[in-house]
Amino acid sequence: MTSLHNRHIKPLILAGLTGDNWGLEEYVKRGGYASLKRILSEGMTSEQVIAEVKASTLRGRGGAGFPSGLKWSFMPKNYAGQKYLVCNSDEGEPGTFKDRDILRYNPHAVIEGMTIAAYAMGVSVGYNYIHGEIFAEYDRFEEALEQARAAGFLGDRILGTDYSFQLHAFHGFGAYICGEETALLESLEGKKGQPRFKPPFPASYGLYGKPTTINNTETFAAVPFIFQVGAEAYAALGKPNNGGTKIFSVSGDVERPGNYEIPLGTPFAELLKLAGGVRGGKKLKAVIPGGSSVPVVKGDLMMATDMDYDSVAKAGSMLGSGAVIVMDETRCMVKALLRLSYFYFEESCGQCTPCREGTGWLYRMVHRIENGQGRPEDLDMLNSIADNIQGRTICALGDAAAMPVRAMIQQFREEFEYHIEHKHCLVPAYI
Ligand code: L3W
Ligand code: SF4
Repeated sequence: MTSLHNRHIKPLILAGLTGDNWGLEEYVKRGGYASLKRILSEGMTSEQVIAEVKASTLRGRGGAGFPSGLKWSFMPKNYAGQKYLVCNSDEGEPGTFKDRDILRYNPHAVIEGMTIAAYAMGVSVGYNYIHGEIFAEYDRFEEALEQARAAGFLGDRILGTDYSFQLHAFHGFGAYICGEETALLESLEGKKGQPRFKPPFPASYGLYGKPTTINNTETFAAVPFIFQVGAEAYAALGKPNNGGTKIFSVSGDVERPGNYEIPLGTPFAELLKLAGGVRGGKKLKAVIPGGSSVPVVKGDLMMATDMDYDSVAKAGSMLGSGAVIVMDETRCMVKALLRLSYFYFEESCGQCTPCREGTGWLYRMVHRIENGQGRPEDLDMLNSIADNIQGRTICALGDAAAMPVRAMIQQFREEFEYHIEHKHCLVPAYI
């Protein structure tokens, strides 16, 4: 197992940032824009930049963990028309609150990362789609854009070279579904934010039907550091195929909820310790390790799991966006599932019948069980509805609504059965 303490790692993206030192001057003092300068002054080729990102083993920090260098290599090289770069700052996954901190504390890391990415993919126009419910962060990003333009790090003829990149901020409308990449593109085009069928992927048919690369805020923010420390050193921070550090948003029953940036592969037990342990010294019951869309994991198994994409997958869940929701022994799993199922019911865009109808059906059944009107056959019915949603919808929201239901029932079936039989909760705190 890896240990945070024997690695002498300084977290990269949010370290030492307080809200007063987000500006350009401070960013440059911390070594900011040095990567962009080096890439441009050395005249690195597109292939060299992408090879470096591939070697870093950086994976998408938004939820899917897709290899970033590989994604960048999908951008067509000799395409004559407009190509686009888009940052997904539409953070809306329940439990996730890292991207807003990056925009608030380190906006220039995102701008530099996007400028490097645009250079590597031969893109001249980019957008940062920022969640509609965060305002100060949007203003701050706009201010940082102005600073970067004035200093020659962005805009026309960057740092006196022939390379130009126009980057704009776009304020979204607050719908969860607009965090899905194709719904985001529709919304950016001024249409209703509803997902498109994939394929075609945005790499070939993206914004306005043009080749587009979309990455999460944290993914872009990591890019300057890869070129500062070198791909190999960056990869070595984590585990094979899981390079670098990751920001985990820890919430729920812990003493110190917040964002913690640690090397990928750090044991969950160490992350929990950083967050002050389970609140009030209570026993750990369960953890949702990657945002509300991923399956719940029992506490004991989680305590033996490392926080990287592959290890969390082995534990039967996903690292997702890194939103770690901690639940202690007093939490009722029926009530927890009720909250989750209401969220997906409320946020379904309504395009596909299994998702539109199924999410409401799931919510109403869990509501019935929670309120003492459950029937013995309800658990099998819930599983059957989840089966009929998963894999049968246009976007991943359908899967995200179905997976937590199946996992909760599978792992905590006795609690659901108790609720149905006794018409109240098994957990003493809720009786
Ligand atoms: C070209 C191919 N491109 C895949 C691209 C694709 C996308 C990326 C990953 O869902 C998950 C979801 C949520 N040619 C390609 C290709 N790509 N094959 O690679 O694709 P995919 O489909 O695996 O995932 P996705 O649709 O991006 C994201 C989960 O994340 N999630 C959600 C978090 C939400 C937030 C938030 O609020 N900001 O982070 C949490 O777990 O359920 O499974 O770019 O185009 N052959
Ligand atoms: Fe909309 Fe749900 Fe279909 Fe996604 S799965 S497109 S959210 S109806």
